[in-house]
Amino acid sequence: MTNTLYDALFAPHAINTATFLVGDDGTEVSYASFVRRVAQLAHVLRDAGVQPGDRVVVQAPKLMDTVALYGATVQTGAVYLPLNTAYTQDEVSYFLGDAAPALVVCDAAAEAEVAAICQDSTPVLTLAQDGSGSLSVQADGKPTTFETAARGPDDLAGLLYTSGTTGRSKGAMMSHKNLLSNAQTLTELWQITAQDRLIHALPIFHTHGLFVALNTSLLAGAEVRFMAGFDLDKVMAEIPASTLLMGVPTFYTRLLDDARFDRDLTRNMRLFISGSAPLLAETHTAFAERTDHHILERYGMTETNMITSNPYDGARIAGTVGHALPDTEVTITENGKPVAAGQIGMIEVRGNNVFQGYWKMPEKTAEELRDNGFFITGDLGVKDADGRISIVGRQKDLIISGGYNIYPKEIEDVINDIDGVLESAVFGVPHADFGETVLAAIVLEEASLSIESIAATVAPQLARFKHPRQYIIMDALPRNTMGKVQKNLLREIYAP
Ligand code: MCA
Ligand code: AMP
Repeated sequence: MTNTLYDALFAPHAINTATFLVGDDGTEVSYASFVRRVAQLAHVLRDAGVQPGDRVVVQAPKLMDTVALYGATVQTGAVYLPLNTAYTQDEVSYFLGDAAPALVVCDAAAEAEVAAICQDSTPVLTLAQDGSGSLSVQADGKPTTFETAARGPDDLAGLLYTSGTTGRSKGAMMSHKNLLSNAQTLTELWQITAQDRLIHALPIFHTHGLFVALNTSLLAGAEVRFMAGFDLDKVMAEIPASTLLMGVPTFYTRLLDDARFDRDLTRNMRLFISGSAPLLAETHTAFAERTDHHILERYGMTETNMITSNPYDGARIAGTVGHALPDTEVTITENGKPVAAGQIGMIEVRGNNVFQGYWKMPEKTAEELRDNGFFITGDLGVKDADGRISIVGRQKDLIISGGYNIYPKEIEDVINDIDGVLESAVFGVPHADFGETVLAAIVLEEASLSIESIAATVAPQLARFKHPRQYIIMDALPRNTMGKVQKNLLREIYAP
C-alpha cells in the first residue's frame, strides 16, 4: 500500500536508531521508537472508528505523543486538524460543527468542556500536560506495527483553519502532495540533514511549527530539541549544541534583548530562519552585527505552505522575503493582470504547495483560488528585476501579533453584538515584543456601558491573544467620503 506522506516522512525511520525528539526533561525518543508509537496510536484511532478521510481534531499540549498523533492520523489515512490551545469553548465549538470529526483529542483538563460541545457519538480521548490521559493509556498496550492505509498525493492529510476577513474561519484542505512537496523543497533549499539539531520552540498547531519545522526534520532525519514554548533561557542554553532555529520575529527580538546572546554563543549555529510575520530590517541588521548570522526570512501562508525564501547561499536581504521557491510560481498582479517588475500589486502563487480549497466553502474557494491554479494571497508585494519579492502591505484587514493572525472582523462582530455598543473598529498598532498589538475603538449607544464589562463579555468568546489590549471610547469612528472606517488614521493616532 502506498501512502504519500507516511512513506516519505515516517516509514523510512522504522529502523533508524538516531534521536528524533529531545524533550524539556531530557527525555530522548529515537526515530524508530517514534515510528512504533505512531503505529500504537494508529491502532487507537482505528479502534475509535477513524476511517480514511475522517477528520481527527487535536487540541492538546505540545508533547511527543501529539507529534505521534499527527503521524498516526496520516498512517490511518485520516485528516489531521490541529487547534490552537488558546481557543475558547465557543471557538472550538465552531470547528467541531464545521469539520464533523470522527475523533477529538483534547487536554485532559478540558475534557468536560469539549465533551459538552461534541456531537453525542463523537469519541473524545485525552492527553494531559504530563503525558497521561486516555489516549496514551489506550496506546500503551497496542501493537507497534500498523497496516498503513493507502493514500495518494491528492488525498487530504491536513485541515487547518485560518480566519478570514469576512465571517468565520475557513478550513484549508492540505493534500499529501501539498505537504510533502513543500517539505522536500525546503529541506533541499535550507540544506537540512541528519546532522542538524533544530531548536523547536513554536506551537505545533500551525503550519510553521507543524509542517515547516517537523516535516522537514522528519524528511531529513534531523534531531529536534522539542520545547513546550519559547523560553528565553532554555533557548539560549540549547543554542551552543544546536544548528538550526525556526521562529517568528518575536523570538529574534527577544534574543537580541539579552546581552548574553552573542557571536560566541551562536558559533555552532548554521541557520536562523524567520517567518509568519514581517522581520524588521533593523532586527535583521542588529542580529548580523551581533552574531555574524544573517537571518533567513521566508514567507508563507496556511493555504500555500511556504511560498518564497531568501537564499541559503547568497545575499539574504533585510526587508525582502526572497525568491519564489523552486517549484512555485509567484506573480504580482493588478486586477488579475501581471504587473511589471518594480510595480506593487497582489501576490499570487501557484504550485504543488497550494491547497485544495476551503472545506465545504466552494464560493470562498472560487473567490481566492483562480481556475488557472493561482491563489490570491491578500498580501501586497513587489518583485524586483531579479525576482526578489518584498511584502509592502496587506489588502486583507489582518493584524499579526507574535506570529498569530488576528482578523479584526471576528473581534468587531463580538463587540458589536454587545447591547449598548453602536459600532467598533479593531486595528493593530506597533508593539515592541509582538510586532503588532490589538486595539479597539468603540462608539457607544449607552454611555453607561463600561470598558470593564465590554472586556468581560469578549473574554470567554475569543482566545486571549485576540483580546484588545486597549479599548478606546469615541464619539464617532473616522470615515472617508465613501463612509469607510479609516483604520490608517486610527493606527496613526493611537500608535505608541
Ligand atoms: C501569547 N500571548 C499573546 C501572544 N502569545 N498575545 C498576543 N499575541 C501573541 N502572539 C499572551 C498570552 O495570552 C498571555 O496573556 C501573555 O501573552 C503571555 O503568554 P505566554 O504564553 O507567556 O507568551 P509567550 O510564551 O511569550 O508567547 C509569545 C510567542 C508565542 C512566543 C510569540 O505567541 C508564539 O510562539 N508565537 C508563534 C505563533 C506561530 O507559530 N505562528 C505561526 C502561524 P496574559 O498574560 O495577558 O494572559 S503559521 C503562519 O503564520 C504562516 C503559515 C507562516 O508563514 O508561518
Ligand atoms: P496564516 O494565515 O497564519 O497562514 O498567515 C499568513 C500571513 O502571514 C501571510 O499572508 C502574510 O501576511 C504573513 N506572513 C507570513 N510570513 C511573512 C513574512 N516573512 N513577512 C511578512 N508577512 C508574513
